[in-house]
Amino acid sequence: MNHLDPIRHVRGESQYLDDVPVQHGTLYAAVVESPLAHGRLLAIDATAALALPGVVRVLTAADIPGTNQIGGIVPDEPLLAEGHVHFRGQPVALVLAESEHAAHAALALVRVEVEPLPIITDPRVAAAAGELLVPPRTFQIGDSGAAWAGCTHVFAGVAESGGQEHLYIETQGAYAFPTEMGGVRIISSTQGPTAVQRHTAHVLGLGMHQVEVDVTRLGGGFGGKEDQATPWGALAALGAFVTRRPVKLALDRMADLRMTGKRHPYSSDFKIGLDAELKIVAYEVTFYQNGGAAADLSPAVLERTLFHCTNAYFIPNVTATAYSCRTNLPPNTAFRGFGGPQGMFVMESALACAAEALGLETAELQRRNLLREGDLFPYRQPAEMCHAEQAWDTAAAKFDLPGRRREVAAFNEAHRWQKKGLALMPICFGISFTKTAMNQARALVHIYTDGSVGVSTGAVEMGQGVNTKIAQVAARTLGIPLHRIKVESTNTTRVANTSPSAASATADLNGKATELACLALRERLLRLAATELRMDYEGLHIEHEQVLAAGKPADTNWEKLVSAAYWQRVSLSENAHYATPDLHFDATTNQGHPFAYHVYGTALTTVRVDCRRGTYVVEAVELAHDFGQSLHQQIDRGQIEGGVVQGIGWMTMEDLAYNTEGRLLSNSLNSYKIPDLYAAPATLAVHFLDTPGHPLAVLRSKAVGEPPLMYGLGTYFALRAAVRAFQRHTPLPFSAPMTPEKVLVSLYPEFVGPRETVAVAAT
Ligand code: LUZ
Ligand code: MOS
Repeated sequence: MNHLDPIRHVRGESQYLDDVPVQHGTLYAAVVESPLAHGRLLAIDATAALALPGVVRVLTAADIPGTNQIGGIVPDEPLLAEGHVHFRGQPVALVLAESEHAAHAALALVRVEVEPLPIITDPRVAAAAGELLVPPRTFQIGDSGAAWAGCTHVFAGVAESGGQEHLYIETQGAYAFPTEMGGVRIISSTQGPTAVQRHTAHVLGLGMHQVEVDVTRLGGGFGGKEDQATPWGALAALGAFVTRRPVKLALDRMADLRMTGKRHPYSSDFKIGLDAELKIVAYEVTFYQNGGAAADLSPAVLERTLFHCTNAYFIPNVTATAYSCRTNLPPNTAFRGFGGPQGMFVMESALACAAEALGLETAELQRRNLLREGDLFPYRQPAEMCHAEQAWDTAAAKFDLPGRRREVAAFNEAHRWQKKGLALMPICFGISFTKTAMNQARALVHIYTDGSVGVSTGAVEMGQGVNTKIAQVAARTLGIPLHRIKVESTNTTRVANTSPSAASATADLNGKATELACLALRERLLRLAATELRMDYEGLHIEHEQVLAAGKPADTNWEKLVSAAYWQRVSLSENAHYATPDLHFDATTNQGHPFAYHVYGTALTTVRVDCRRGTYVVEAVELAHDFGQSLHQQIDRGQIEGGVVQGIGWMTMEDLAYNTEGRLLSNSLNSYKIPDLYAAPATLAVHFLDTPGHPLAVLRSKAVGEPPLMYGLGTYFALRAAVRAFQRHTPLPFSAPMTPEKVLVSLYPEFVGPRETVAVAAT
């Protein structure tokens, strides 16, 4: 079957926020931004703006009827600045006007007076100044301090990874409508409808029952709308609440780039120790996370960095410490992988560092240290149903690793000005929200009297195909064809208290809830058939299962059963609750069983570098991935392709840059490059590993959203290998992204001075 949405997408029939028909009387909102990255907010003067025709109101913190606070984990973030400003682009005031044009024209006329204060943009500087968003965390297993003495080889170094802009095609926005009895209804482009509802209620001084949030679909999220859709929803709602008119707020691209947080840049120190057999004995790592001006999701991202700091390897002695550093940048936030990729980058850097020093292929160290069944992660959960070695060996066999190695060596032998590089990238990603309580979901399923079915869950469709998977679960469980099923918008009045669609867990959590609801309905209908229609209950059950096993929807007697149920006054609706069993984690000891399961895989990446120009192409990414029993191979392959390319972008060309004043330099798509078709690997081969799936995965189809992004790390290390095939005499720093400029500098280290000189020469 096909993904349900793409046909409507290409016909332009899918409704996004900006496609919602505009209601009469709508006001348009635009956000006044802080002009400085840090300072005392002395005055906001809107006199000139208000004189502009069409401008209706300019709202500031003083107009907020409830609490001026939208912090999620830590209450440290006002909706509108009050007293101080902490980053450039911080919302200071909201202009409401009769037209979008008037609202934007008014922005320049609002005078924001700020007395400057010192600006910090570097996480290590922030840590040294004691500027931490939350106390540091340490994950520890074994005794790394004592283990160094037993190591044959010890290496240490520094690794840096940059930020990443989400670049969802649909920018942030919301459309709010005043409702009867003083409430608001918000159409929001959010991954977290409940977060928008909760914070808006708080800001407006309302009960959550007075705030309804509805989401049809997003034009991409990638984590950028897990927490950071909230301000725009709350601001539009504030405007609607104060004026009693509908208010629409949609950021233009450059405002979105300036005002929203991104993937966290990290700067990290590592030390790794190996024994004579090249087994990793000990690993110590310290992460400095650039959190930005408020906590947002940074503490949770930091925690996932620690969870994934050993990637797919077993290490008996680990000490990993992480600092979440407060800087004067927009608060950084969730981004596909959620800190995991940053942790894995340091691990892979440590292995490459050791291998280069020992004169080995990094793959030798990687393969030797892969996780095996029962091995403990640093947080004490054992690796169960572990497919790390299977994934590696399958990828190596399927894509002829020895042959690829020979090809690369022969090519490099034959070419002076072109070099190829090859790297393997194993991944291991934990599936579940690391905050145990968030692993719950509900589904509300209605069967209508004509046999058609409406399904509501907390899952948000953002292009990842979750609605298709949920429809599949309902169709399979009820034994009816897909055309009978409609997946409804995500609405806080139908399904309440939802977790955001995030952590790769959306299809698992909401799919399991849908399965439970449908199982209850099926059971009720089959019992009815047996008693009221004198059909054979067991026989029906067996028939149902047989037809399902044959891969066909049963649909037999469906309409008859549904109709009979209605006339017998049997409920045709069900609301089911699912909570992932057996999860626990103690955040004081940093031990427990936080993940339902892990996803494994290995990618083989081949790149070719033009050693005169520093430019490169990714020739191939070939991978074996653990999907379990994939519910939908097309959708899952799509997630792999998108994840790989997004990961390559982060590691190669996406060069997010702020200056020391906290101003975003990469402030448009002229200066911030993301991968296009030409940057994607010429070959992207996906092998579906033969694995049984996990009982906690929906219909044994394992979570697929975030894990593939981390295959992109392979491209960084393949580029490094290619550069080293050209020059081995000067060691290279571990610093991503590996832009063509950086490759060029790495090829000719003797010709270039420090980075500053290069930058000047380039301009
Ligand atoms: N969001 C969250 C996430 O709140 N907790 C998580 O563990 C997580 N993991 C990945 C992506 N988003
Ligand atoms: Mo995400 S980073 O799963 O919103």
